[in-house]
Amino acid sequence: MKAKTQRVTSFALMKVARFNMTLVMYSKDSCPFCERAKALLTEHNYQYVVKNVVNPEIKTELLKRFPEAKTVPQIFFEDSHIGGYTELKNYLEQSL
Ligand SMILES: N[C@@H](CCC(=O)N[C@@H](CS)C(=O)NCC(=O)O)C(=O)O
Repeated sequence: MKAKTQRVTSFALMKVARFNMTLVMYSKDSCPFCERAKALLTEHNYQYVVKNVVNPEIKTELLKRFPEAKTVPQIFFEDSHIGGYTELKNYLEQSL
């Protein structure tokens, strides 16, 4: 519960400062959920950097940050793991 609260708080802060903060999205080609997440972030005016897990170094980086990762996208705001598309959508809706 604590982790969730921290994530929501971070996300709310991110919303306030959306114009000068950048998210990181671990993604891969031909990924409908990644495309949906990108569209959602663009719609809400968030900047993001895409890291493609087809690169083994990027995949290792993701698994270090979030060993449970089984799917992409995986989205981070600084040290906070937001989650995939579904979690991103939920947090954006909660913090409206
Ligand atoms: N619930 C996840 C679903 C993500 C998902 O299923 N992503 C697909 C790609 S679009 C995936 O990574 N599947 C496993 C794989 O390709 O190895 C979310 O909302 O992000």
